[in-house]
Amino acid sequence: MKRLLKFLLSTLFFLISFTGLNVLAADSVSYSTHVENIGWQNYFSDGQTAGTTGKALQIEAIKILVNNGSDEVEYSTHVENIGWTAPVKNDNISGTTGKCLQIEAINIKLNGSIAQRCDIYYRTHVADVGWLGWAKNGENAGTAGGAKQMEAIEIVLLPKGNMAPGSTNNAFIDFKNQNSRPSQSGPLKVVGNKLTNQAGIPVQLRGVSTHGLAWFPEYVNQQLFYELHNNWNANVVRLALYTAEYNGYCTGGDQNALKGLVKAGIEFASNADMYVIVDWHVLNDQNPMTYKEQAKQYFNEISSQYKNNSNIIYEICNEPNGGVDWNTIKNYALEVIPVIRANDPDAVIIVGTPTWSQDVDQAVLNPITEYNNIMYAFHFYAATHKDDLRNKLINATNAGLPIFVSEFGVCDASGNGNLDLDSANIWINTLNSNNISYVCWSLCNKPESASLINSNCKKINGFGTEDLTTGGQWLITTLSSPGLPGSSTPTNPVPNTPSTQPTTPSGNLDHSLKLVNEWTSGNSSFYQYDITITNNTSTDISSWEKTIQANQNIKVNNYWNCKIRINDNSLIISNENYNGSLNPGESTTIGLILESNPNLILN
Ligand code: IDC
Repeated sequence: MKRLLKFLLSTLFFLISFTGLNVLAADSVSYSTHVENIGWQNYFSDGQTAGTTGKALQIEAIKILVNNGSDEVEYSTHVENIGWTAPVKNDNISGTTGKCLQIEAINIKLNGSIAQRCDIYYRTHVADVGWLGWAKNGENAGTAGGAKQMEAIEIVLLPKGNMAPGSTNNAFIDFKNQNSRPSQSGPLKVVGNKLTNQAGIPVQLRGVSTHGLAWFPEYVNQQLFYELHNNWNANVVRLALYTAEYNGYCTGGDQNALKGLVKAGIEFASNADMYVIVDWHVLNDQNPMTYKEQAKQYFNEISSQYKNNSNIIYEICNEPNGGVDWNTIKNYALEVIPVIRANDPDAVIIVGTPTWSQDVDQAVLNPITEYNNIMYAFHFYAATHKDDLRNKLINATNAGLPIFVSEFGVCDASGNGNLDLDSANIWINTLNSNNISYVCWSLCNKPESASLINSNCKKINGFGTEDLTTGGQWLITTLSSPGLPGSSTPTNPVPNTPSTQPTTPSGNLDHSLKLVNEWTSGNSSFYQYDITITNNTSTDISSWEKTIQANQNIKVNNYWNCKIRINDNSLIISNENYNGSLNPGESTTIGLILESNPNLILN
């Protein structure tokens, strides 16, 4: 009897899994890598990471297959000392084994019917650089000419035309031929009160400021700058060179070392296709006239060396204060601007304004008309500055003054105190809707509220959510959200509405969330949700995609009945091929377990 039951059960199980495979299977890609010192790893699939990170181990060979070999995939690798190898297909080995040769780049494409319904996306993790952007359908991913080993790879199939799983910038870097980079940080100009590209289309720069370079030189590193661009969605980084404080450039600091950091920062930002602000960080010296001669020498050197870079913005005095009036600042500017202009006739130059770069109203009354491409600095700290200062900004913008928020903080003006994220969000909305660029203070782990990195985190790159402060996490969310509507975003375009989204008005494909379980393990909290998707439109749909927002970064621990992509705090859920069609009024429920910091909220 027992045996019979066992037999029946196993038959039933076989039938379920067999039919399940036939009915439930979605398009799927699996891949295995041959790793230095490890050999062939197990197969990973659909976006999982194959290879290793943080271990400095090279991938030497790879095998890829799609739908267990029933569809065709073709791939070629670029191998050290060999170059591009002949393409192979369906689980054949590309690369070498036993020769200790690293793979540096790869391209992968689909053939046949699957190429009609899917895009194949892939991204690589490269030594010294970290994760690059996503390439697709035969584009190259990885590096060339830099002798950099590929250490990990992720591959995923998406319905044709869907948006990429993440940033597509810098999927492939050719170190020998930097000019082959698509120039996303091309020359800018100022038109009326707006920063624009050469075609006159408004551009919005959004990014991060270093802390003082003399305090925190370690955060000027190539991998971090790639990360800022690829993972944080920043398209600008500001290099803050203090003039007076703590071994300041004009008060005993090692000028060559400091200039070296600035130049390295310019190179790293350029490699990562970001704009870079060269900031002369006047603060305790109050009056920019104090070190005017040093400023002229400094800007002369930098602008002559980088006159051909189109991605440099000069900020000639961070925050005049101590009662220094606009006339004084303007006179200073009229001496420094021509020094830069002599080398670089078009670069955008940001001029500080009185009272820690708040009194833009004074510049409105007497702007610099002698030169074009001039902008005016406006700085705020969200926990200190509210409507009054915001009105000053709005009035100056409306009066036609081109304003650049070259520094803001989400804490109070001391760089400490509580964060005020509600206030920060109001500010960001104002900036976005007025085409104003902004840069957040500051990229360091100093134990103060303004810092974006946790003080106990000693890394200098490779930051995960857990390494960032609340302010740091807020910043990534903010930079990853749409900025200025209708502007040309020079880097990291905001994800488009996926093509599979029904064309019915949004809101008609409804979802409801039910937290069914919650537990903690170690430092992580786990949240299990049932998410019910309901077709509340009047038409049949054959596929669906829903974006759900979380209040913090999340990791997917497990999921079922759906496909999942993550874009920072956005969770993009789409149907499997068996639950895509929903008649009007019909629902389907999917399951999901998320790992996050405590207090996760989805909506
Ligand atoms: C602060 C730093 C702090 C440092 C101090 C030096 O956060 O660690 O000790 O400078 O004076 C600004 C300035 C910026 C300030 C920041 C916070 O541009 O240099 O950084 N702030 O006080 N303007 C308003 C606020």
